[in-house]
Amino acid sequence: MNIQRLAALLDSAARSARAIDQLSATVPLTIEEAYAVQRASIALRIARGDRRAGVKLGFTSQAKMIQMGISDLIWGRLTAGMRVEDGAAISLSAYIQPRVEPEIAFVLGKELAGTVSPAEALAAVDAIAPALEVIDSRYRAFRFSLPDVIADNASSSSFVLGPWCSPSIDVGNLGMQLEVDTRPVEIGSSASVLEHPLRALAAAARLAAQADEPLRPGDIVLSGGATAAIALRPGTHVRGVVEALGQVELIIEE
Ligand code: OOG
Ligand code: MG
Repeated sequence: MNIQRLAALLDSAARSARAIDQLSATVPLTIEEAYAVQRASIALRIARGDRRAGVKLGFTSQAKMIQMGISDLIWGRLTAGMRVEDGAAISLSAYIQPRVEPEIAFVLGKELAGTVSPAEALAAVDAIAPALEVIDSRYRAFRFSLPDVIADNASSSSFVLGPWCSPSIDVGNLGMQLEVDTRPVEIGSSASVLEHPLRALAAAARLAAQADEPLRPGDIVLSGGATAAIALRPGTHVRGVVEALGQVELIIEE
């Protein structure tokens, strides 16, 4: 098992926007080894000058678990280079097979590490925002095993944050909608994210601390898609709308 070689393979697939075969097709990977590959592939980005920005959770809703056929909670690392400004235009040429999903994002005002309750997690939150996550599996046909997707940094590719809102807004049961060209295509509720997105934040605090990368002030946490993800199409306008928080947009170039 060569962790560095697998990390470099995934890193170059992402950079060149070229799909690769699932690692598990040729290399049996444990969950621990898969996270080691993820860590090493993100280290390559950091070595090129990118910066750590926070953490994302995956498979926190039934909609996502059913769509991808995986029901284990996973996490990945976010970097500053993955962030796209609200309302910006992206070119599909930088991606392999991108999909978008609506999420709720947190930014922390305090450190948050270890086993914490949702209330303790909330006390560390500085602000909450509606978000879009663009996921892009580096594996052909967006098919993978659990270790594959963990090694591939939970398919993370880009994320967009809408307006920051007060943490006093209860995000436990807010309507969430994904629109393409103003038409609603996916509708859900923040309650579908582990019954409350603050539980996802608590999980992120525990998992990041276990990996010796505790959540710090300024870190962004994406709590996971509340609906199934949809494929991005050229020349469209994607919008995520979260009740009480507002909206977040992305333009897909022709
Ligand atoms: C894995 C990433 C899952 C989420 O929000 O559940 C994820 C995938 O679906 O390819 O980002
Ligand atoms: Mg996601």
